Amino acid sequence: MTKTAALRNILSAPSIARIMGAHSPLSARMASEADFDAIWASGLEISALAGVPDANILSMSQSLQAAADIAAAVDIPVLADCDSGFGNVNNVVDMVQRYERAGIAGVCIEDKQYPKLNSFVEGNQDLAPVRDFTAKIIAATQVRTDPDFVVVARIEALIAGAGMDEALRRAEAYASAGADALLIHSKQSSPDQVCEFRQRFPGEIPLVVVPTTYHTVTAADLEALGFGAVIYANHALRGSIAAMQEVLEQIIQDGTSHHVESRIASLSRVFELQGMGRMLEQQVQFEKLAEARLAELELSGGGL
Ligand code: SPV
Ligand code: MG
Repeated sequence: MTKTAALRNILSAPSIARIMGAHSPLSARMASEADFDAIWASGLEISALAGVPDANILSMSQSLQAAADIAAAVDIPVLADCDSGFGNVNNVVDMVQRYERAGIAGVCIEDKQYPKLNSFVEGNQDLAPVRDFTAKIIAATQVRTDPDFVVVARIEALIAGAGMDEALRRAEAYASAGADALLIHSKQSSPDQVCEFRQRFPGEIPLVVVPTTYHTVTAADLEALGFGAVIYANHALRGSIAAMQEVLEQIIQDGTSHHVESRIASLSRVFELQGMGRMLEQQVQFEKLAEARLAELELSGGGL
């Protein structure tokens, strides 16, 4: 099955899709190993890895390269966070063509203005006009060449403080424009807002949620409520920052790395994640094939 079809299937399956945010091929590989169903190539994580704010400071090409590197490292599908589409409808056309060619299974675009600001930052969270964003969804679904390539429309009305009615109005427009799924984002500390949205927006289109602030909710709760996917958008990044900070502080404090040795990943674990064993095996295999070929040449009198 193609990765695009795999992503499409997990979004619409009866069981909820568990999608893990990644900032690198390494973190994506660990998420795959941990049995997540798909990867979210997170704009926040990828920007943080580059040491810049999540505010369209990275270009489309930089974001694409990061997502493509992630996709190449795992067998599970990658849903790429494409912010507000890196510009207007023309940028979305170009973006979809490039992301599709790069082996990404789907893109998610949000209905904020370009340049966007991370949803949890106080500041400009202004929404794009419904007409402009609907045009982006229509364009994205029309220019894809693989009909399974997934287009997720992300609604930021609740983030922008525009209210539930506005979120529902936008959901209806984006669903009718052909979006394959809707991501309803909320920054409340309880899931009440997204639950109300779920109840008031019935229908078949899969709904995706990002419970960063309402983190007491479980995937099982969300599945029972009828959501199609849950994205843990930044936890691998935050986990690695906390772990790195602890280790670095301890080494400078102790003047030795001795006390962190038992808590950090072994070098053999690093080699395993890099695919070192596989690489060495393939080298032996190709060298053996070469030796066999050369031996055949000797036998047939065509020796070198
Ligand atoms: C991201 O992971 O970049 C997201 C989710 O878009 S959020 O940070 O909640 O905006
Ligand atoms: Mg983002």
